[in-house]
Amino acid sequence: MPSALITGITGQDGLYLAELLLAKGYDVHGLIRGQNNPKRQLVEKLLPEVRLHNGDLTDLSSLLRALRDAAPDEVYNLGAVSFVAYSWENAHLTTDVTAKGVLNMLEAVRLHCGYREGSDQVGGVRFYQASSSEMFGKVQESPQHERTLLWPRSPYGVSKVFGHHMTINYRESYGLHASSGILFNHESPRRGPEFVTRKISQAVARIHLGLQDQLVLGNLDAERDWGFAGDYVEAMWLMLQQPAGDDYVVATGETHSIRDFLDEAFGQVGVTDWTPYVRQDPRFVRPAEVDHLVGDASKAREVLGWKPRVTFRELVAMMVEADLEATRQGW
Ligand code: NDP
Ligand code: GDR
Repeated sequence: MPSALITGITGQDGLYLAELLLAKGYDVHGLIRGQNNPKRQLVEKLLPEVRLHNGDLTDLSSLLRALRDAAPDEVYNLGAVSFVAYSWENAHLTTDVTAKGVLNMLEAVRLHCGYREGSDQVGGVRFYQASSSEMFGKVQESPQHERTLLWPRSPYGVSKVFGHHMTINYRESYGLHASSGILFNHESPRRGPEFVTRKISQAVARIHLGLQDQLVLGNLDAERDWGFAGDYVEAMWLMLQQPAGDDYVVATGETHSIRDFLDEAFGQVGVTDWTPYVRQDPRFVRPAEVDHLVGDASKAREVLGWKPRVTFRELVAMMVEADLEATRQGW
């Protein structure tokens, strides 16, 4: 039975990936941080087969211990401070976790395996790094692909560039089977409520049910290439099944503005003019914005045989429906 260790198991992608790997017959392990992490219960309830190991990406020895106890064939490094807006207010923490945490995990894998000079692979462990379209930042070409110039616009984006290049460096220096997935925005009913799509789907549900009358947002003109998280974790797994590690863009190839998302989400509850409900506040406008993202996932399609299944319209409908149900049930 193959085994995998997932950092960030309590997050949106960690849960979908764990479900996917369990369905494929993996022995799944997750790294969980903190003395009393409230999300432990969620993972234990949803995925009782997953074995949890205490650890933190900022603590190398805890990563070594988790690797020793889990003895994984595959490591998926999804843990991060992942909220871009928060990264300006907590730039050092973001750097420690989202940048240096990647180095810690790579180094832990190298030490765990016992680096043997000249070997093709570091002990056979395969490594996935959760890189991001935020690395493209001030985009220089469109659509963005694996070789597009990186120009990050936030402490989060800068940290992801570090993790991306460190992953490539471990591949080139030590022969580690390491892949970097440059994933564009992906969403789901499990998306954190601080991200714009979930903030909108929750508000639409609450407005429809008479529990809220205003939705306060920042920049409505930014454009994102939004896909479904359940589709994207398949690409992560496919990367680690290849003969060698590599970098892949994972995206739908379609872009939509926040306004488009609002049109679609309010449309789900029969509202054609959302302007009376939506207010803009500079509080939610970022010091530097990423204006336009759209990915070219041709390489993932051709090499991995990956393509997204859920359309933009289906994604928004799925999120609004889930929030309507959750709000009605009082979750
Ligand atoms: P989430 O914010 O939902 O999850 C982040 C995870 O990281 C949580 O499990 C969190 O644990 C964990 N984490 C935070 N700090 C630490 C730490 N110090 N040590 C160990 N774990 C930590 O993110 P997503 O699931 O959406 O994203 C997964 C990864 O993919 C992230 O690296 C993100 O940056 C990246 N990414 C995401 C994209 C997206 O659109 N979703 C697109 C491109 C990249 P806890 O619950 O304890 O806080
Ligand atoms: P992003 O996602 O920054 O792309 O990072 P987010 O949903 O936070 O923002 C998307 C766009 O919406 C605009 N926006 C707002 N955003 C939030 N969160 N709240 C608001 O009120 C609001 N109003 C407008 C933002 O300015 C931005 O342009 C996500 C994360 O998952 C990262 O970890 C990941 O790497 C990237 O996607 C790809």
